[in-house]
Amino acid sequence: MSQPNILVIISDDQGYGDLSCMGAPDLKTPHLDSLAESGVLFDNFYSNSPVCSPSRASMLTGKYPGKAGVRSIIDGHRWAPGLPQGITTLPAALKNGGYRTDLVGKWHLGVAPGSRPNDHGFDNFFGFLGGTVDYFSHINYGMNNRTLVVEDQEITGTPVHDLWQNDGEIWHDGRYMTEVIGEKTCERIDHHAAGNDPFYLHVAFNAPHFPLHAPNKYRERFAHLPAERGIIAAMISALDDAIGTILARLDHHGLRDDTIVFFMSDNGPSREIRNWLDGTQTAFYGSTAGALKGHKFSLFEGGVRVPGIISWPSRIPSAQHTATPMVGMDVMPTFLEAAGIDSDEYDLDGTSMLDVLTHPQIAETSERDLFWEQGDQTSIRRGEWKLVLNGRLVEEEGPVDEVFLSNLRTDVGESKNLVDQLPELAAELTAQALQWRNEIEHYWDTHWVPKLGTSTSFSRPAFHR
Ligand SMILES: [Ca+2]
Repeated sequence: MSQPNILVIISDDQGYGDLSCMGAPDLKTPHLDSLAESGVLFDNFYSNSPVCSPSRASMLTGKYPGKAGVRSIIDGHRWAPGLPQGITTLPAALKNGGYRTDLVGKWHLGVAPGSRPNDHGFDNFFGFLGGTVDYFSHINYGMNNRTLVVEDQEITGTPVHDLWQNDGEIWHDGRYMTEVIGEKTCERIDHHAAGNDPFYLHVAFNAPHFPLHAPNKYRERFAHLPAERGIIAAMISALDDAIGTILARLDHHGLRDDTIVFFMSDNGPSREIRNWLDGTQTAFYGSTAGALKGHKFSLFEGGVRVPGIISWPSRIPSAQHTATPMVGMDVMPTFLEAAGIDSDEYDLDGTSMLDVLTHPQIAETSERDLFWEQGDQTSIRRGEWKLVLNGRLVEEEGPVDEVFLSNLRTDVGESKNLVDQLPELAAELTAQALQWRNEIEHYWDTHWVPKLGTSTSFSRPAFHR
């Protein structure tokens, strides 16, 4: 059987509730909705982290963040180290298997030489290397006047222009990034359609991550909504339109049947103060995780359970839902299996979900334990049970409870703490979560610290209860 093309689309900080097919009442995402109609919509898709860089590292390596060498948000200055050398990424493995590989959009896994997309399996890269850019100037203002530590020296950060074609800096001043990413992706589809090799095209939009910019034609569509909701709706509408142009381009070339199209958000919605562009100093609630509790940075469901869709018309039945949990680190083994490439040599933490996806109507809920970490928070999901240690709702504030146990089948919003009702289960899951966390800490100390030394941006929090 021939190898399928693979198109991955990642949105940035898009909440579980911020698509119309996920229940958003006030914005429409017709192209994402049609993608879901053509395949499987996940009820339980998870990122491996409630923040950008570790989530992306896991998705691209098939490993937990601590195993992938990226446990925290990576800086965007030009010396920032990122995804370590010597770790095999999904595009690198596919490239070995005969694929052409492209990244269009956001990287956020390191800027320093050796950390960039071309160093990690991408033949071709167009986009930006840091975590955020102004949508029109493509400048990262996030480091302005911050004290940065570069090779043990303290420096004062400045704004940095961040737009690249492979290792060459390029300029598209004044163009809206969401539209540029859509156009560049279509160009790459045209390019690949003219060749004979299968392609892996990784399209990482920064929408709807701050700064909250959208062209007026999109703002005007949502002028009736409160300001903070209106701008998010405008950004998501532009994102959906760009995805529409990409899907139409696949259709134009007759590629849709044999192309896997996969969509996910990298983490839950942001409530960060810096979403505001008018100096407002309160939390931002323009994005929503729907019925879920928590936002970006939280290990409650809203931080890590995200929209997820997969379509592959020649193999995966249309108009399906699956409740089976899938996690970012499952993406690599799933796509390697789809491409007929053996993943055994890569020591992956994720599991291929290909069988579940090609037979979603007979899938059963997976009973494997899944784990997350963020600072001093640690969590575990086992079947319908979810336990969070030091779970936080607001990143600057303390935990809501040291131990929070909930039943996701009956209480998806994690509203009721069952620790006192089910002390034995709480103790068992606590022990399991702490054992996993200790293994990650040990791996970090023995594997990554000797290799990366102080070049890693991760400083260990006191995670013990
Ligand atoms: Ca993000």
